[in-house]
Amino acid sequence: MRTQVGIVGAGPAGLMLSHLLYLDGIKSVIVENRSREYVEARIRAGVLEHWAADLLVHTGVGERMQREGLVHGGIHFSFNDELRHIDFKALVGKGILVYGQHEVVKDVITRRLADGGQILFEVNNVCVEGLTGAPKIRFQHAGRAQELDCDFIGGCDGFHGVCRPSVPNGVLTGYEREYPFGWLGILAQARPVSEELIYCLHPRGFALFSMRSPELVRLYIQCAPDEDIAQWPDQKIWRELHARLAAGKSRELAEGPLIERGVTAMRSFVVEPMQYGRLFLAGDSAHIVPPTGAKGMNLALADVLMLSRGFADYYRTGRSDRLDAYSATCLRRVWKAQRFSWWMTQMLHIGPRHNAFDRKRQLAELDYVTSSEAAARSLAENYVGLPLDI
Ligand code: RFL
Ligand code: PHB
Repeated sequence: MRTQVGIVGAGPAGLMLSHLLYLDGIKSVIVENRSREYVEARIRAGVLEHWAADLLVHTGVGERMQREGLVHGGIHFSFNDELRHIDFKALVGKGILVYGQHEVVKDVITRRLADGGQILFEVNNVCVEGLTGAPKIRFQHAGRAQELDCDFIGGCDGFHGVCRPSVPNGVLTGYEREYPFGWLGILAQARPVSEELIYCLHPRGFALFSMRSPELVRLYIQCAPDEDIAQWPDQKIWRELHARLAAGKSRELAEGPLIERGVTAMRSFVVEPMQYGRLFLAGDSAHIVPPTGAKGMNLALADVLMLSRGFADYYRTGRSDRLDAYSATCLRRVWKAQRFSWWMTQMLHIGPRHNAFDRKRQLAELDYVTSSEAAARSLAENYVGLPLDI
């Protein structure tokens, strides 16, 4: 098989890259090791930055999102038994869109297939070769060994993928921080207690109230990074959520049947550069953020927008300036999102060495960002997404 851009991974990065390339008349093939059903059901992120929602609309995959997504004009912080609001619309004139990542994945897969796109699901033993010369993706599909020759490879295979580890030792520099806590997340059939998200700092640990629809809530509580979910019967999860989300209207948190549950460890991670020869890393394969800033899916989309522009220039004019600048261009945004995600995380979680000083400092910080217009505007600017020309 031969294509122009071979893409490993059918998450938001790989799918959107393939879609953007198609709109620019560039051919691509995606290889994905999971099934279509699996990737379409994988519950993850829920917040689209302002420009990211616009991107989906402008490129023709935002129709269902516009119908079903929830426009939010701000968020709440809960601390010291108080609920305080940050009004993004008033501060920066923009909001965010709450729409599940798996819904974005479904919408882009549907569109890719309708446009004749090739997504090979359930492939095995993927490996990438010839990264500085003639790139090739080898894999097994439907029991047969296959080779895909391409001009470039999009490494969109997430944090545990094969693309990043295929770069020779010594080329990439990794920057990393692990956090001594994780998130236990649930999806439940219940009525949202608030119209907007609630980020909560509580002496028992962080909690987050979010949602997916007027009937589905998404909730998280801080836990150990290796927390055993089997030790958390439904009753215990709800008890903990009620204990932490106890300020203002969040006291009336409604319970409902759990549809999904899981534990996520938290880490900050970046590799530099995000390119090796003809392999370009995008999304979680190049960087991970703790979910507190709601940035992961958005960064993945920003990367592939930049990458698609680089490929478009290359195939239209033969010039590679934009492709050569890909890594540096993305990393400027990536590091700002890293900073913001780390900052939100340290403001809202309780670490093992947390003492009375840390508690006072966190409360002062939350009081500051919710009472100083300058501080609130900075938070709002980052949360809705730093400007990106789409
Ligand atoms: P993905 O989504 O991990 O997709 C990678 C794809 O590659 C496939 N793959 C392979 N395919 C072929 N061969 C191999 N060897 C392969 N190895 C892997 C995988 O099966 C998969 O389909 O990466 P991508 O596309 O870069 O997208 C990144 C996002 O998924 C991620 O950053 C976000 O989910 C992070 N995240 C959030 N991001 C936000 O922007 N806003 C949020 O509100 C938000 N909340 C979250 C989150 C992530 C969470 N978890 C579970 C980590 C909340 C949580 C709890
Ligand atoms: C979610 O709705 O899943 C969500 C929202 C905000 C975050 C993380 C996750 O910061």
